[in-house]
Amino acid sequence: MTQIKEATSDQYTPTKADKFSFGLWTVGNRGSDPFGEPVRPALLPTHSVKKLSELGAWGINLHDNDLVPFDATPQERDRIVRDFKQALNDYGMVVPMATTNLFYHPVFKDGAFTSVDPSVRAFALQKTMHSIDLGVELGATTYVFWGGREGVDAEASKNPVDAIKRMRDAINFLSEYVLDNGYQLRFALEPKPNEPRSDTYFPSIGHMLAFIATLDHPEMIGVNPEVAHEHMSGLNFVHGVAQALEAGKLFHIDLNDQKGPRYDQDLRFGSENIKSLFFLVKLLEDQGYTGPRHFDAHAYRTEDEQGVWDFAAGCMRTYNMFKEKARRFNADPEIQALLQEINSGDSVHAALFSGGYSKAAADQIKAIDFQPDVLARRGYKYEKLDQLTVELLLGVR
Ligand code: XLS
Ligand code: MG
Ligand code: MG
Repeated sequence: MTQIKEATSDQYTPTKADKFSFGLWTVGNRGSDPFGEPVRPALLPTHSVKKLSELGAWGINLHDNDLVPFDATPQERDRIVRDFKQALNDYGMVVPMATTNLFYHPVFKDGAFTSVDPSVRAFALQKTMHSIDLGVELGATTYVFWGGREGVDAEASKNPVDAIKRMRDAINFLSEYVLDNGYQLRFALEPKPNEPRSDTYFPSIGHMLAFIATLDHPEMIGVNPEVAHEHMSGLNFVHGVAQALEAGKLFHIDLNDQKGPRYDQDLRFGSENIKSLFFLVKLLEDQGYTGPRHFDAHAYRTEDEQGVWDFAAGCMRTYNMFKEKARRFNADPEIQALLQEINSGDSVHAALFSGGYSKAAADQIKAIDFQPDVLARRGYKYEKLDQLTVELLLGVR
C-alpha cells in the first residue's frame, strides 16, 4: 500500500524553491549528431520558458546565440530580447546563468581565447563582452566559460604553456571588464577532457581549481563541473564536486548522466549512474549548496516534443527522489549507528594532531608503539553499509 501511495504522490513534483534550471540549448536540442540530421523542429525560446515554468522549473540559461542569432542586427537583437524578457516576466522565470557560444561558427575552429590567431582571440573577447552585457541585462549572476574548442588535434600546433597563458589573459581581461562595469557577476569555468577537440585544455575539475588560483581575481571565479565530463575521464564526480565545494568554488553545476568513458552523452539526470548520483545529491544537500540545480542534458534522439518535456520533468523528479533518499539515509537508525561505529576509534590517537603541528605533538606521535598488525585486523563493515545503501536506493527500506 505504501509503495502505491509513494509512486503516485506529488512529493517529488518540482517547485521553484528547488531552483531547477535548464539551458535553452538543452530542451532546444534537435537531436542532430555527427551521423544524422535534426529530428525535432526548433522550439521558440519563449515557448521553452512557458513549458519549463509549467513543469516547475525556476530558471532558464542560455548561450548568446541560443537566443540572438550570430548575424542578428541590433534592431533584431533588441526585439528578441524584449520578447524573451516579457516571457520571463509572464511565466515567473529567471535567467541565473549565461554563457557565450565560442565553438559553433567556423571562425572558432582552432579555439577562441587560445587560438593561434590574435584576431580570433580578440574577436572572442568582443563576442564575450557583448554576451556578458546580454546576460547581465537578463539578470544573470553567474557567467559560464566552457572552452568548447580550446584544445588541439595536432599537438605540434601549439605550445601548451602559451595556451594556458592565453586563457589566463582572457579571463583576467574579462574579470576587469565585469568590475569596470560594476556588474554583479561571478565566473564559473567548466572543464571537459575532449570533444569536439581531441584534447581540450583544463580537462578536469582539479585542473580548473589549480588554474583559478593563478588568476588576478580568484575570488570571483569558481567552477561549473558537469557529471558527463568527469565520467568521460573515468573520474569520480562526487569527489571532484566535494573538492570544489570545500574550496568555496562550486558556483554552478551541470547535472546530467553518462554511460562511462565515451563521447559526451548528456543523458537525463539519474538515468544511468543511480548510486553515484544519489551520493552527489546527498553531498549538495548535506553541504547546503544554494546555487542553481542546472540540467545540461537533452532528450534521446528518438523523441518528439512531448518526449522533451518528459525528459525535463524526469530530470527534476529524479533529483527530488534522490533528495528524499538522502533524507532517509540520514534518518535511518541502522545506517547511522553503523556509520558512527565505523567513524569512532581511539580518542587519544584522534586528538594527537587535531591542534596541528608542534614539536611536542611530533615527538609524542613518534614515541607511540602503534602495533600495525593489531590495527590491521579490523573489519570495516563496509559490505554491510553498502548493502544497506543499495536496499535504501532500491526501495526496500
Ligand atoms: C558541452 C558543454 C556545454 C556547456 C555550456 O559539452 O557541457 O553545454 O555547459 O557551453
Ligand atoms: Mg555543460
Ligand atoms: Mg556536456
